[in-house]
Amino acid sequence: MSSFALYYYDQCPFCQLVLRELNGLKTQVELKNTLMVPQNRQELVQGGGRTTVPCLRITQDNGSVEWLYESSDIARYLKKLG
Ligand SMILES: N[C@@H](CCC(=O)N[C@@H](CS)C(=O)NCC(=O)O)C(=O)O
Repeated sequence: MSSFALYYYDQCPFCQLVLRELNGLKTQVELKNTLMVPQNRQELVQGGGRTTVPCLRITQDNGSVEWLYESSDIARYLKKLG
């Protein structure tokens, strides 16, 4: 099973757009606030390469990891997941 984590913070309007997409989604997405939890921000920089939110970390069942930036791309991806 693939797993998903969304790096975000509440004051970011692009994050709000993506958070709205999570409503009604069957897939479970772990929420990682990067303002409240410095470790989350560190993970994001180390893994994704930059601090920009939102970012969706996609871990495939074979262990490969993708860091998807851009709210519109993330929203589209989540819609497809269902
Ligand atoms: N085009 C991006 C814009 C994202 C963006 O500007 N995020 C801001 C917060 S609202 C941010 O993370 N800025 C700090 C940074 O880039 O390190 C999107 O639609 O996701």
